[in-house]
Amino acid sequence: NPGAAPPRLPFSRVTHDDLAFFRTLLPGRTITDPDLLKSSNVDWLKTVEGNSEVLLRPKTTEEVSQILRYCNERHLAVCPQGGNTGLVGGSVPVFDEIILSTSLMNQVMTFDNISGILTCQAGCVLENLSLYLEERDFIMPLDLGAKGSCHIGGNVSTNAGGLRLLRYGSLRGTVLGLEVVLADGRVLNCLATLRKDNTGYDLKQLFIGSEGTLGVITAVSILCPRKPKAVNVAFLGCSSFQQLLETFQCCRGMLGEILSAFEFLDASCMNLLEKHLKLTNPITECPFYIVIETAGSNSAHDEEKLHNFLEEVMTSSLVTDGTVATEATKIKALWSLRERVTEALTHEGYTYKYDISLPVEKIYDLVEDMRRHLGDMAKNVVGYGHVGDGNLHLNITSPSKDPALLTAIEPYVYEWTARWKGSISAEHGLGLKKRNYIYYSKPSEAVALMGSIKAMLDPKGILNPYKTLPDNIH
Ligand code: FAD
Ligand code: 2HG
Ligand code: ZN
Repeated sequence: NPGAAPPRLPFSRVTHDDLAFFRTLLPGRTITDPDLLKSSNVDWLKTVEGNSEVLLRPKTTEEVSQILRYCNERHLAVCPQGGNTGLVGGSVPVFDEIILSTSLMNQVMTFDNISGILTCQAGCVLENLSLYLEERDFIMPLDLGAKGSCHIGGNVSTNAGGLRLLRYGSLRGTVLGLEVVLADGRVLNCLATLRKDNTGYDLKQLFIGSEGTLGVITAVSILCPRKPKAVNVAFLGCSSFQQLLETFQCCRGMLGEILSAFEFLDASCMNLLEKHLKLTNPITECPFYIVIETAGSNSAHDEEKLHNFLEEVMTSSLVTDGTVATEATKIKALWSLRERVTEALTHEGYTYKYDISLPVEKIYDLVEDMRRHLGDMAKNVVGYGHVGDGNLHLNITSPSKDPALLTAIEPYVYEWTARWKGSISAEHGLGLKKRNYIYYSKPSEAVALMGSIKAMLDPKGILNPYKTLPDNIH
């Protein structure tokens, strides 16, 4: 199984002298109690578990720098960890790598309320940043279901997409600067707060989405939009995916600049939300559900546009039923139906997760084809995701881990994706689980170049080994 752990590489093992060094550097913040380490050794999905004996909790960039300088000299492997919500096994050690957590690096450094540029430490929890900004009439340009736990440094390291990408674009555009500690402890201060800066190579892009394999992000500056004055959410039902796509087209045309999200889930997802989380379907049962959000500056204008759009899709029978929320608690309740699908799935047993980019008109064909292909081998085959971004979350469940089911899914799902020139990891990264499938989406020349960059920035390979790069590259 190409997603399984490779053999341990010949890194040093942590000694008493190493612990003494860490305890002097980080008094009270060098954790070795196995009970306290347990939750940092296992991922959110509880599918990957490492065996680290040391968790370090630095507060400053200087401390991160000293840790990495020491580990590099001693040839000790390090696994950077943020909120540990990653879904590809990248955030936990595979063996005994030292866990370097950003959880105490949680300070906002500056916020400019004219430009909307926020600069903060990497361990700030996304939801805390959102609350901080909302008090100042701004919002974060990204939002995800894991907001209560994930860190901004983790978001940048995975180049997380999420629910607002359709409107505000990817972190590759909104992140203006990064401070990064390199494997040998050098601090790279590229913490610019400029919208425009064409002075040579844009080095920060190397660290966005590199999953802790090239450096440890210690601070982020990010461009934040103004808080919209009016937000509306519509939850709609469609009887076919074709109608859902036509609704999307109509929506783009009629809502234009106020559209801020277009998300979907299928009826199987709704069943799981009802069964495990006791959420209620607010509309009549149907095969597909859409969450549309508008965000604008004038509620009367936005409501009129939304009303005209809803009238159009209802009278043309593209949409079978729907409900609209303008009030915060109802908006939150409707969003839960989309945001909590991942959580609902965890109650079904083991979940095989695929995060695929495809031409948008193809995304549900993969789900239907998978259902046919797997027959009754799988308990559930569900599809949901970010229609507006052409990103499908295909999730396949079984009562427990099932190697025969896995063999039926992989490489079939990746071959299918490659045939349509899609991406086998649209937004979650490669981590441990997907690293060896990179060739389905990248030419070998590109992967080899990634290997050269890794070798240049981290010649001893101490940063997040076994992750992101395929096994033939380390
Ligand atoms: P972690 O899980 O701790 O780490 C992720 C990776 O980044 C690891 O490889 C780790 O080594 C590295 N890393 C972490 N911090 C640093 C750092 N400071 N420097 C260098 N490397 C670092 N993802 C999406 O893209 N869109 C979604 O909509 C979305 N929704 C989610 C919903 C739920 C319920 C859950 C559980 C996850 C979801 N995710 C989503 C996946 C996950 O939340 C994101 O990948 C998130 O950005 C990870 O942040 P984290 O702080 O938890 O990082
Ligand atoms: C989402 O969009 C997340 O809800 C998680 O990216 C997707 O669990 C998944 O497959
Ligand atoms: Zn997603």
